[in-house]
Amino acid sequence: MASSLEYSLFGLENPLLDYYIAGGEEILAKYGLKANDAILAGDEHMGIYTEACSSYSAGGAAQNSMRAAQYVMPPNSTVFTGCVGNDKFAEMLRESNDKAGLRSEFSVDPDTPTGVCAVVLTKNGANRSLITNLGAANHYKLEHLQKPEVWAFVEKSRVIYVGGYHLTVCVDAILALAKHAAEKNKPFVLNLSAPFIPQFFKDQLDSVMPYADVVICNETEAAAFAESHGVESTDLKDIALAIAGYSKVNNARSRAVVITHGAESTNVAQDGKVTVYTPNRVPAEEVVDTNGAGDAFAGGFIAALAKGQGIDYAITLGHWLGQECIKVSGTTLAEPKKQY
Ligand code: 26A
Repeated sequence: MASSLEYSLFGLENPLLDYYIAGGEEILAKYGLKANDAILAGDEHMGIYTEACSSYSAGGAAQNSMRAAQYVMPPNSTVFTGCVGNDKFAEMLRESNDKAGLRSEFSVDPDTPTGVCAVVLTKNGANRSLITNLGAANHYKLEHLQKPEVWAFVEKSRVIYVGGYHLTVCVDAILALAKHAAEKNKPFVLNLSAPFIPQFFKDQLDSVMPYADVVICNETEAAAFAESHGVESTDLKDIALAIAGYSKVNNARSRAVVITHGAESTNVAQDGKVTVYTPNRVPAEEVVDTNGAGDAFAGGFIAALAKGQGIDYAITLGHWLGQECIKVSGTTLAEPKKQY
């Protein structure tokens, strides 16, 4: 019998293959990179994709979140879209999504290679610098989302999740999902993804914000949002309240703003008040690689919403998946599955 959660979670963003580069500090210096950042590659960074690669793994922030969500959901609960090329990297992404149980509904641009993200780890995995060459991911189009066989999954979904990184790609597709969510009173969850999104894609972000029922970000993204939106305070609670207070289309749902802060407490603003949730600390000797921790958190959060759970449970499940993610290498989670 099909589970009632079948394809209850729909996700959109950039399907990327992560390309782990050995060489840490030296590589950061060579390409003028910050130790903890996420950027789009400029011409000056292109050489990084020819540096020695220590391993590949499926990436793309929201794609990681969707795999993490599927980890704690019944089979066939999740579906993800974005654009890939017609190449080996696309096959690798499909395989890894299949293995995780995440359904891929990709559009294919045969003329452009699948997007890649160079990951440079330093400080034993405590810091990660991400340099993305979007490739085919940059060519996602509204027309693909609107194909009847793809839109059927949108209709079926209970929760819609969009990674803010996609604001650099196809705002029309994001808005189509956002408007559907508002019309059908489904939660529309938006992740701010990286400081450069509120900084340099402010107009695109502001066009989608009124539809956001849940905004997820970390402390650096919250600070960048505050700075670009004239929020005077640097206090995360004040910023969370400010974001929660922006105008909203679907007034049947009050906005929740979730600001994570690594191993520190998560602040959640909703209905004019802030609740603080403190995650369990993973002992330093168990931390392998923090890349993807925020994605796993978001995955747990949206899975809980799709299951009809409230914010308290969603945060707890998110914290748990974030902790499990940093104990293993890459953005995948331990197999055989651990139970929450
Ligand atoms: C548009 N950009 C810059 C990006 C990304 C991205 N995912 C989508 N779009 N830059 C980095 N990532 C992904 O973030 C994950 C870690 O949180 C990486 O692929 C990595 O898996």
